Amino acid sequence: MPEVTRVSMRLLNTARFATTVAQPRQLPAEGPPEVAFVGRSNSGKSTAINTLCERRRLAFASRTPGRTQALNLFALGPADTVVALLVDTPGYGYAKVPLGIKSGWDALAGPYLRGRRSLKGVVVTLDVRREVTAADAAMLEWIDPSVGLLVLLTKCDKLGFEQRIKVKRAVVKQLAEAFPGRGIEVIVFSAPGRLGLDETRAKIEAWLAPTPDDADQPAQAAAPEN
Ligand SMILES: Nc1nc2c(ncn2[C@@H]2O[C@H](COP(=O)(O)OP(=O)(O)O)[C@@H](O)[C@H]2O)c(=O)[nH]1
Ligand SMILES: [Mg+2]
Repeated sequence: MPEVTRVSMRLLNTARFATTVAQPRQLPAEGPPEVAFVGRSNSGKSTAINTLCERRRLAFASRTPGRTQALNLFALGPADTVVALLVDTPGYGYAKVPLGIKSGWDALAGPYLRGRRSLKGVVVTLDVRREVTAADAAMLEWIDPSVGLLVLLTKCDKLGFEQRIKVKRAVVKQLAEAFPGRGIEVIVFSAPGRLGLDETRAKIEAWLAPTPDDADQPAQAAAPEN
């Protein structure tokens, strides 16, 4: 039996840049479990990664929407050991649906999210001030039901407490209606306000290293399948 890698609460703090993937063939071989961050351009994907990992400029948080067209991979684990990967994906949102003409999605992010067996969870960033769009719904639909889904309502510092709760309720209801039985958790999140960080970290860490009690998925993702 190979030794089970113990994942401490500090796993996300070990994040470092691993590689940028511009073409599907550049993707590393499947292996360690992966969690992808997905969402419209400017919805706060990169900022969420930086904040969750307590790193200022790990994932480049751009003020220019739509700039990241590649997948950016970040490795987690002790030095020289990749225990897990975080993946920052290109934003969608300028096309009506993510799988439309938008090259980043069609050629790279879409196929990656659909075909990757190492993918254990997807964190979806939704700007709390915007509607859940058809593109967001199409993206959620695209993710295989065996992959965990978590929605972060980002930039909640822009709204007061009452308003946040109201939006959260509406989004929970909307997602429950659109994806019955999928059990999509919604977290009120703010990078500068440091809202929802621990809840989000706990969820990501559970995906990356499920304990036997977490039950719904076996922890065998790191073993190569031959
Ligand atoms: N006020 C506020 N601004 C945020 C938050 N998260 C991201 N932003 C800002 O929103 C813009 C887009 O964020 P970024 O992480 O680059 O979005 P991405 O395109 O989805 O990666 C940047 O100007 C961020 O500083 C947040 O929680 N609160
Ligand atoms: Mg980004």
